[in-house]
Amino acid sequence: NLGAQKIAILSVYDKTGLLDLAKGLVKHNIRLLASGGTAKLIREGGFPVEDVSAITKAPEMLSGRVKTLHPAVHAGILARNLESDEKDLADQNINKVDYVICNLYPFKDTVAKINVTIPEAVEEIDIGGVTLIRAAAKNHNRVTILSDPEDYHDFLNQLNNGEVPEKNRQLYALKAFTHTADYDAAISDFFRKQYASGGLQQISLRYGTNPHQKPAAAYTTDMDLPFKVLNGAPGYINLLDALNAWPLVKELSEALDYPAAASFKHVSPAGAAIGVPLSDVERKVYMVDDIEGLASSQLAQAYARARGADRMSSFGDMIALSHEVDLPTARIISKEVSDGVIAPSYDSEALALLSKKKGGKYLVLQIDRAYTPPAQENRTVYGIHLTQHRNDATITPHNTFNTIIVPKESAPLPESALRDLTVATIALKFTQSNSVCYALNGQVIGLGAGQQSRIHCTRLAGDKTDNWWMRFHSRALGLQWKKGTKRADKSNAIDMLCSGVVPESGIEREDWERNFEEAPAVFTPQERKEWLEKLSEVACSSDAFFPFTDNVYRAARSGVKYIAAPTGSQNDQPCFETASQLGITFVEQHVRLFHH
Ligand code: 93A
Repeated sequence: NLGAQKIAILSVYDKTGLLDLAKGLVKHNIRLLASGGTAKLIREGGFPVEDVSAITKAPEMLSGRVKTLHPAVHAGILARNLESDEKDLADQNINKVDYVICNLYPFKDTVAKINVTIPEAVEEIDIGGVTLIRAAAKNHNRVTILSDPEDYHDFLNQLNNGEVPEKNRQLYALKAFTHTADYDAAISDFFRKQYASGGLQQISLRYGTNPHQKPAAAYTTDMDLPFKVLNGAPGYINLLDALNAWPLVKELSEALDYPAAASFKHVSPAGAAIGVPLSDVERKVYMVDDIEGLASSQLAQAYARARGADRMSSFGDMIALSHEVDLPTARIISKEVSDGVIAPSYDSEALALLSKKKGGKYLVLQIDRAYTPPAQENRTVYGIHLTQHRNDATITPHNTFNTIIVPKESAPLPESALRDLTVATIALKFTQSNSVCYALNGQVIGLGAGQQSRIHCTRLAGDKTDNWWMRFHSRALGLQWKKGTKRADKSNAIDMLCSGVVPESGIEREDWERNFEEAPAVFTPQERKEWLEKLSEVACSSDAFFPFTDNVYRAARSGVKYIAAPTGSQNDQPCFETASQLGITFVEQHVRLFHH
């Protein structure tokens, strides 16, 4: 309809700026068609306007549920400048629409009200407006869609200069689609809370990261949640831990074909392990020598190792277990201070025992083993959406550690080293960066997480490794505990002894000594040195390259024999040479594994 009078359809809930807009449109000889309330306001403002029913020949119906939904409106908006479209319009006596001005019922404001009912919310679901907006936005090649009163002013300036430029029509269309997407998200959000809360797609969390961060929830939009809450009520950090710990044990167990366990705190592992059989000494050090049925359960031994690596850090942990939880595993857990567990299934006795823990509040989550998350992951930080491809690089003993850099003529790594590098590297994949991990006997023995400097990770992990190894010293094994000393107090006292921080005198010393029938002598520097020298065959992995040789030196002091790390540092060569001089095999691990 070149030369014909242009047509605008107006249907706005928010009537801000409407009269100025109508005035501008009328000035350009544009024919105004509007829905009930919108038309009324324009008319009262003294501008010529017709009701939409002038073209639909149908009244508004169902108390306003049907106002603009009609082929005369939507064919007018959707028609292209095509001969066939023109013919269809002519056959039905329909005119093209050039401008659509529409904003939607205030669904968000309505559902934000306390005590809103479902029927009240339902009436605020805009159908006709969304259809107007989407139709006009779809046909933005020809039609201008204004969904935000903020845009009226610039739009009128564009009209004054002739026509709305294509670029602006595109941006208005983008805004319109974003508006309807946001609107639909608010609707699905509301109904998810109403109809799918308590399990399928949404669970409420006690609170967010801190108690004042309420409300808090976990939800999915396009599928059911892949886990069920079998006991207790999860908190926000419990889920962060569980959803990092589960993929760790899943990957670890698949990579090494063993049951695997992880013990998480503050979204990093305190320990992770596979179920390599425990020696008698290990059972003692890990405080599991009294667990009935331990020898028959690889899973229980995996958790004993994961929990045993760093008992101080594991206090109040979130546990992940790769296989069905059996009674021996549940027995260990029931003795420890712990917050919760995630696993693919539980045998009935194990579940009964765990459900009694913490006065019945122990968190038990069941995850669907078959669940694979989408490739793209999204989060918001400070209101900004961040999106990235999920870290789905896989670490396996026989594919990840093939590139031996030094020694030059190296034989392939022994299976035990491949196993331990795999444990260390998979643990790092789910550890807050920077991170460095030492592993031995199929378990983490020292992990340095979340340090801004790599050498601080290497030292922290090394110091933890030393502490772990000091626990195997005969003096630490032979401690005479006072009757009734709690497990956590024992762990604390051992940690002080083994990390060499017992003060010479004073009330802290007296406090420490009170744990024992007979207080042990602290280790002399010479005793420590001699014992630490006995540690060997340790594997060490780093989530990114070593920038300086100090890391290699530090690792060597804690019995490290194998290092796997990405390369690319200016100091690669000096690092390789240092490793070579110290008798360490240096393996290039090709994937950087930062995690946040
Ligand atoms: O109930 S509706 O979904 N049915 C419709 O056909 C329809 N057409 C426009 N609501 C409809 N609208 C909405 O009415 C618009 O999105 C706008 O928010 C509102 C404007 O109504 P009024 O002009 O009567 O104030």
